[in-house]
Amino acid sequence: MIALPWVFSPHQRAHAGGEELNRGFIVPCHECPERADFITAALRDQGFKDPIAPTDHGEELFRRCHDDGLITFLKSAYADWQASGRQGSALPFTFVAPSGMTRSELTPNSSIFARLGAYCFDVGTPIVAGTWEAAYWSAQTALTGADLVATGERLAFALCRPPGHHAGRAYYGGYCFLNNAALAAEQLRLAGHQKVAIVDVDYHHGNGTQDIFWHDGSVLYASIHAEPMTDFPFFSGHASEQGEGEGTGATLNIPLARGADWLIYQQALKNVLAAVQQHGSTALVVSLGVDTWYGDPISGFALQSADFGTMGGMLASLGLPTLVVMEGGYAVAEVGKNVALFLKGLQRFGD
Ligand code: OKP
Ligand code: ZN
Repeated sequence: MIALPWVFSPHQRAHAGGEELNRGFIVPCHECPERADFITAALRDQGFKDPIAPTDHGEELFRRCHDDGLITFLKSAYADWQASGRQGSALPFTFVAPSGMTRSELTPNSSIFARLGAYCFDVGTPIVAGTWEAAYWSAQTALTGADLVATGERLAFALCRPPGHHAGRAYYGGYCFLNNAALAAEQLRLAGHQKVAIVDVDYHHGNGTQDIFWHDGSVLYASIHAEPMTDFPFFSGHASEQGEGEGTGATLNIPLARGADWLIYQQALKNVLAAVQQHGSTALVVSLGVDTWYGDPISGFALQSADFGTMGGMLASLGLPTLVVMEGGYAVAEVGKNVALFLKGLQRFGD
């Protein structure tokens, strides 16, 4: 069985949002620090070694995937919120209309509400005092995982949390602040992999990852997710979105209707595997969401726990050096088990 080192930092627990607005209801945040605790416990249970602490690469690498404006905003957002006399979570309540001003017209003196609404695209992603610390280390965890794969590990797992695939070059939202998977793919490219594939198996479309590599043919973005007619992020993820310019054909979206079970999912995954082979990638980043599990509180697919092991095995059959980056999964107590089953499937069939 192939070794599978994994990376995590307790700093990533520092982000604990209070409440989010979800489909008209104010509810406790689904994306909580305990998710990471359950994953850690499940990996220990299953005999994985202790996690490796991420190396601090600094923030310069973030600029490969994100605009300086977003990074600067995220770093001071909570302090600015407090300086404007507020407490609790920083959330936008108004957004830029299509004809409105652009982000570049904002100044540090613009209202905190203007800046929240300019950089955030939903009302479910609160910023609290520890948000930057957690997002920063979540990104470092992904970069360190990429280093492991770049220096000879066949498989590695980056226990990223908060997740990343909804964060674009100049926007955050969908519980995501920095795009961990995109940063990992860039790190693999810096290490000499000219073509990298990102396979996104989270229930939700990774609009941020898609946007970051939209014009870039050397990174394939392939995603299986819930049909955008019914599910977040609603404005992207249609099969017709295939990339542009040099990136034409290097984006593959396979939306599935709610209720999809393993039989349906497996066929979509076969098509994704064929696309990765055709792309000629020499390294693979998996955006792993286990919110496709039937019991997930905010999702609508019907995968069983055992299916995650099969899914891991199918991805291993590509025979590529693989970094798994954690994304979603909100049935908090079950998330760890499903992640461990996926990783064991990847190990078992990887030789
Ligand atoms: C993050 B990841 C849908 C609105 C809930 C956004 C979900 C973000 C999911 N009812 N808020 O892709 O798992
Ligand atoms: Zn998700």
